Amino acid sequence: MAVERSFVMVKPDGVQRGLVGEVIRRLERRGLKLVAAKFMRVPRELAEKHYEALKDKPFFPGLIDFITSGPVLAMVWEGPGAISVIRNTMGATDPAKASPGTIRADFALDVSRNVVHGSDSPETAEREIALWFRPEELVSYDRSVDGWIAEEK
Ligand code: DAT
Ligand code: MG
Repeated sequence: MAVERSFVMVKPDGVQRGLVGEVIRRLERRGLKLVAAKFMRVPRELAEKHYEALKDKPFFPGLIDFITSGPVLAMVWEGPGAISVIRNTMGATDPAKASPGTIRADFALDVSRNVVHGSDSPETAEREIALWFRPEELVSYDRSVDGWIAEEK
């Protein structure tokens, strides 16, 4: 599996409900590596750019109101196959349809309050990371445990 980076966000509902540590804990224990993190209130313009592909959806105005309604934890996580691994760890967009054991199934009920965001493809990940972080905010480093998490090639 190629090493990938994914943009992950604990949304305002996750922050308000005290789930920041829970989300980080699940990704950390999986073996993924934290590369960047920023706790912030999302400017409306950034929210609209982030969700640009959904601008014609009926739920778009509500989605932007929600994402800008309180602070979020924006992050970048790295690891082999990180993009799909994180999507699978999060579960389906609609928590009611998410598999048991996923973050969304374990902590959410409603599609508009689904706790976390994760990039859905390598192209989206590249776009989202560039949108939320400056290059110098991404921290590259080795962990001595890396060889116990994935075979080094
Ligand atoms: P995901 O967040 O799983 O990538 P998406 O990109 O299709 O899902 O949609 C982005 C967010 O928009 C999603 O996390 C919650 C919201 N959303 C999606 N479908 C919705 C719907 N039918 N009603 C309300 N909000 C919705
Ligand atoms: Mg998406």
